[in-house]
Amino acid sequence: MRTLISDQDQEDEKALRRREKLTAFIREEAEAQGFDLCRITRPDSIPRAPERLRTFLDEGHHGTMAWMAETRERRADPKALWSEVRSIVLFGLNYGPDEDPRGILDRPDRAAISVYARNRDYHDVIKGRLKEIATRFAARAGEDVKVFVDTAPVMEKPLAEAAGLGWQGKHTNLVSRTHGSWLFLGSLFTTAELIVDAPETDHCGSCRACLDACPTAAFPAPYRLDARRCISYLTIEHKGPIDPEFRPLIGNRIYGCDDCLAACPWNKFAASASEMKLRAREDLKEPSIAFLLTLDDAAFRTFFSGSPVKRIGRDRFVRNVLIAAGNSGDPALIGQCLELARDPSPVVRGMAIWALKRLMRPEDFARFAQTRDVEDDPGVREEWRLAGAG
Ligand code: B12
Ligand code: SF4
Ligand code: SF4
Repeated sequence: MRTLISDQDQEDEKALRRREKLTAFIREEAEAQGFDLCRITRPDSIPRAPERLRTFLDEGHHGTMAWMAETRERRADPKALWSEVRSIVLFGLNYGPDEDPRGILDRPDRAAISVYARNRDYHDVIKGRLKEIATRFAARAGEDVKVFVDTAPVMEKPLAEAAGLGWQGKHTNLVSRTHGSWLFLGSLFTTAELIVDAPETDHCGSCRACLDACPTAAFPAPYRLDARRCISYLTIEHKGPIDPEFRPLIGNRIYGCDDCLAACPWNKFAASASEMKLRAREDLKEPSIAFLLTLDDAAFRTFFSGSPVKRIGRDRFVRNVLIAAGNSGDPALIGQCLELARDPSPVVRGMAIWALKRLMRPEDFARFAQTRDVEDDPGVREEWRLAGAG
């Protein structure tokens, strides 16, 4: 008996073979570039994300990150960002720490820099690799390609969940069964048709460890974050003085926060980062507050060269370190705080006043308050008022 294969069937068969080959090619490339995970989804795979993003923005949970609202249409829908995109490849890179990052939180003379920022800027590390893959893939497939990591208006977490890299846990970050919460994400958009993977399902169950671990109660509900209360937002994204409500709760966290990630039981399956550029620099594991308070602009830039910390600039950084100083209970830091109370930056002067109020004996602080400049910047005058010396 003869089987009749139509031209259409042959075409379909050919297209499928091509998709399979390109899919295998991109997976091999991802592995060669050291990515730990690589899976594929379609641009229409996150139908609930636009509504959820809208709620987040309408409730003001993005705080001063105005760029999130400005890009909302493109962010919510990959097709609005690039109408020709047919497949989205999601990559995960493990940045797991060697030890529990919460260990440093009860050492008040030390400053806690979150795990992701203890070495090279992951944007640089990932972007270079994605560009490499993109160039090779475009040449092989003869298709258009764009790559993104973090800063583009792409909802990386729901897309990664749809591609099956992991699921969005109650702390809102992606959790992987094999890497826990320590994964950076990046994506490659292409006009090529690829074979898609199955989405991951939620494995949080009745656990709420991350929600209970948050020092600032930043989760209004499971799976929802109010960034305005999150220490990561406050210490990295937020400019100007930090609301006094949060200062004591920040403890010694001077750049980002890992508490909700570190609390996740799925981390027991996580290995330490194999990429050397993402393994903690020794001098960023537990830097002393006293040392960090000495950094002027030039020293700050040198010390944090190549690090994501450099992004926030010296003044915002020293603002954070002064909060940690004020929380340290260590009167040995008073001399440095007094010097910083005369710093050219108003945000630094203001936070030095707050730290001094906590570190000095009341009679010493009252004497110091008499030296204040009554004509100072409004933000600094507000700090004097809050310190009871307005
Ligand atoms: C803005 C931003 C922030 C903001 C806001 C964080 C947030 N959760 O939205 C701030 C500055 C606070 C922040 C902090 C951090 N960030 Co950030 N951030 C981003 C960024 C740029 C956009 C995230 C976004 O779109 N938020 C908008 C909200 C609406 O989207 P969403 O978080 O996906 O919200 C979902 C849930 O709320 C859910 N949802 C809502 N209601 C409901 C109800 C139910 C029932 C369910 C199931 C779900 C659900 O649906 C929404 C849409 O999917 C991404 C990069 C990117 N382009 O995606 C990195 C990114 C999320 N950040 C990252 C990291 C590492 C961090 C920090 C860990 C850094 C640190 N150590 O300090 C912290 C973690 C804090 C936390 N718990 O989220 C990684 C996370 C990697 C991962 N494994 O998930 C990303 C992906 C960057 C990257 N390329 O690797 N970040
Ligand atoms: S990063 Fe820290 S402050 Fe932000 S939600 Fe997680 S535990 Fe709370
Ligand atoms: S700590 Fe528990 S609730 Fe939070 S993400 Fe991990 S498994 Fe889910």
